[in-house]
Amino acid sequence: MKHYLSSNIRNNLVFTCLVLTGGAAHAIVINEVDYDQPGADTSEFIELYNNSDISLSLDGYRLELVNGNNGSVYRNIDLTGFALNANSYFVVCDNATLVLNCDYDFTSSAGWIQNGAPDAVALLNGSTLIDAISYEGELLPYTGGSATTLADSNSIITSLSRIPDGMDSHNALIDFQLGCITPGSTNIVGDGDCSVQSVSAVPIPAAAWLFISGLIGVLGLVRRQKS
Ligand SMILES: [Ca+2]
Ligand SMILES: [Ca+2]
Ligand SMILES: [Ca+2]
Repeated sequence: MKHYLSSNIRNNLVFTCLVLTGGAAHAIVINEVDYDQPGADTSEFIELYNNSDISLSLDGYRLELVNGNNGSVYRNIDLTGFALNANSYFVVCDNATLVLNCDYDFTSSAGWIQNGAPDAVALLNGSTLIDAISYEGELLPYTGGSATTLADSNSIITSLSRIPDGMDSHNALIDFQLGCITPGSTNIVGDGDCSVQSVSAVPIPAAAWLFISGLIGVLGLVRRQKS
């Protein structure tokens, strides 16, 4: 019999293993980048993921997009005022009607992420570099470990995705794979559009659990008395 772990349990195991091996994963990571779509780039997005079990404020955070030709920052996206729930996603886009689960439709300009090669996306808190990925080659200091040579495609729907979500060994070559696009939901290996409406899990309060378990106990007692 096969046993499947839920994505949350799997991610927590990955996170725990990395901490135990001394390679603590970042609390917030750049989880998925779709910088190139077939034909015109009209639905680009960057997805962040909160690897931790607590809600985190994005006050002071910003995304910097870096031009590989000269290392200059060509776009700056201030994330102050937003927060990221535990083990959840935050999607930045330019057209929320084309990108499912977009949390911050920050511009009306399509084609806001350069197509390499290489270029980089960085997440900073103040002057501290929190996470970064250079794509289609090395671009220091934005390359973690060995650079990924993976390229988003102008002919196939795909994205650069950490798989599983939040995978962070500080080596881009290992952490990123080509995935189908999943803005605001679990990253998946492959290609195509795997977008699904994200559903926020609503935890059942402890009192409700006690009520339900009590009810099950009473029903069991009634059944035994009848038999
Ligand atoms: Ca682009
Ligand atoms: Ca394109
Ligand atoms: Ca995703």
